[in-house]
Amino acid sequence: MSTHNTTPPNAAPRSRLAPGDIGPLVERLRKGERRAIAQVITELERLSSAAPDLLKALQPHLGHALVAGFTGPPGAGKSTLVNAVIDHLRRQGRTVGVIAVDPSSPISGGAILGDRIRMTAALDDDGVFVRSLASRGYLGGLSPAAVRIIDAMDGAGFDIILLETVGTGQNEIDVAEVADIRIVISAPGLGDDIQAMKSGLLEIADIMVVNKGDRPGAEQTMQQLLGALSIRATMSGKVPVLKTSAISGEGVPKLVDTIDAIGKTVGARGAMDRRRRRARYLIARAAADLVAARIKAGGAGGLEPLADAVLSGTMSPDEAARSVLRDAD
Ligand SMILES: Nc1nc2c(ncn2[C@@H]2O[C@H](COP(=O)(O)OP(=O)(O)O)[C@@H](O)[C@H]2O)c(=O)[nH]1
Ligand SMILES: [Mg+2]
Repeated sequence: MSTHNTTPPNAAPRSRLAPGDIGPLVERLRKGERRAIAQVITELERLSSAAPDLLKALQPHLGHALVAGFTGPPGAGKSTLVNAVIDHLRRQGRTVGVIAVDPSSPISGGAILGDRIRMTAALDDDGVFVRSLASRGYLGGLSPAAVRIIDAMDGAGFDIILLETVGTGQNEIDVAEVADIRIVISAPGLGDDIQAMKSGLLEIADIMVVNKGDRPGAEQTMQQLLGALSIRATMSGKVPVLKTSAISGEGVPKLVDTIDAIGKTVGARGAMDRRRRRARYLIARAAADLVAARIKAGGAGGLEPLADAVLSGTMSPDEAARSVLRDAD
């Protein structure tokens, strides 16, 4: 059961924005003003009282940016590769938004800072906007705040948004829903190479990357991946497997070309389709949150009466579940 920290509307942190500030702020964001982008992101991330109006004002302007999700096991080189991809995209004159979802340390509760530090290289470039997001409490998934930040960056007109998440458990399914293109990264020397690639990761890949191509064993990892893909009828021969070295930049232009080629087919599906998919994801997560909260709270009279009913055979578990759902709002 995932624990979400979506703040209920009646407890939204107060925003210093007055209703009349929303329009001008969104206008400034759309001109690419960094302070406005940062302010909108902050309001959306903390789901302040201004967030609903901001999201409404943003909606008509969304759908331009392509969202590319980079996921894979820790240490595969996702952050380093994202940096290399940023460099390449900037040389091509494209603007880039970056969202890095850091796993929170369960001990300190803080984000792992390494990703932030490495990505600050891009921070004095107006064509790049980086936001790190702790995955506070989101042990099982992507924070819905990430989707709202995508909307802010999309509204600000960035051409492409790179979303880095660690592929563990539920995360990859969320990335599959939210990203337009899914890039799954592995590397030699991660232990049980293919074992480490949880099968869920393989299933969502539009592109597979073997990073650390400069390291011994990269070729073997490529072969293992091709083998794993070949036994999946729907994926065999259809998912490009690329080798990169994020450190030297080798293979990065080919990766970006491949993202673009797939991006063209995604683009043909239309901006509205992409936005709808993200909206569906947010609704599904919110619904799951409501049910989870309900179950945690124990239902109207607690789950105990339902448990009694199930035990005595007057209710089936399915009927009991339906009764929890009826009470979930
Ligand atoms: N040799 C080599 N090392 C790399 C490469 N890419 C990343 N690394 C190193 O692998 C480690 C983990 O990289 P990082 O980007 O933090 O991985 P992440 O956890 O997937 O984001 C770092 O020490 C990187 O310097 C690569 O292409 N070749
Ligand atoms: Mg990283």
